Amino acid sequence: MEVYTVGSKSFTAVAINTAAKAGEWIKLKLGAHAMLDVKSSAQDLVTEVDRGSESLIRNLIRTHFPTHAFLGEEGVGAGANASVQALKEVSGAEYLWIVDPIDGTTNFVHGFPFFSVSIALAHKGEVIVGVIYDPFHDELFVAEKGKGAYLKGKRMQVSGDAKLSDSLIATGFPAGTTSTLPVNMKGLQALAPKVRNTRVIGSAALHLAYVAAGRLSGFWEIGLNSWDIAAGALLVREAGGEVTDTLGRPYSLPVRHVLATNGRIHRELQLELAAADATGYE
Ligand code: 2AM
Ligand code: CA
Repeated sequence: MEVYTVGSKSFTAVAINTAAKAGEWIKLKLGAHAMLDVKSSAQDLVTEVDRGSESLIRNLIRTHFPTHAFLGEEGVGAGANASVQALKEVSGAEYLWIVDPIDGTTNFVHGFPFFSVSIALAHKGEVIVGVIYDPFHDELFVAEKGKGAYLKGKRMQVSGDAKLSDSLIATGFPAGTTSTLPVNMKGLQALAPKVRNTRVIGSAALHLAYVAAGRLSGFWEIGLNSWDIAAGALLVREAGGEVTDTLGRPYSLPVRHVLATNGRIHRELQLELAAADATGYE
């Protein structure tokens, strides 16, 4: 039987509409979520809103592109191994949607207004569309490979800071990170005196969007998953920035220890992380 496909709509239009719809729904649930579960530890939270947002997104994408593969945070078990395995299983797909239904779940649960929906589309392993929507501030960040990155119709450009000492840098502490905490602290300890200041707002996707928008000069975080990074990595690149792993190797979907900057401070920041033994690699 032939699969029925709704009339042709661009990948980017579907990503935008889907992120906007999921974001609006999430915002309605702010302060009103009912159930709270823990995933891998007491810090690793998942709400019915995470699950609801993911199934809304999955259904909408399936309606438009029923043959495309889908990788979403809530469809994967807890822990790094499960995430690595889940990405491997779909890595042969021609088109793969990579979705974080709420990035910044802990913020969402506490009513700290920095969380987002992150939707990326990869073609043969390369991200070609990236959309991050922050429903609280009604900011929709969009990038298409080769066509630039946009916020509210305006092209985004990374910051012009040329030195770490002029830079505002962000990092993150993933939930349940007893193992990565010492590494995070080493990185922060080494960098704090060298940069203008540091920020930790609790959503990797928004940190990346802010690097693209020139609000942050750079961001690094270790122990992330593909769905935290994929859309944001394209935003940063299309805004003229650079994205690698913390060792300076080019970004690809399996990267978990990420470094994203305006490009100008990339090498300096990477060398500092390496010197501090804070890359997350053994
Ligand atoms: P989440 O809110 O979707 O879980 C905060 O440092 C960032 O790390 C957030 O983007 C958060 O995404 C992510 N994160 C939280 N817990 C994590 C975990 N156990 N493993 C990997 N990333 C995590
Ligand atoms: Ca996430």
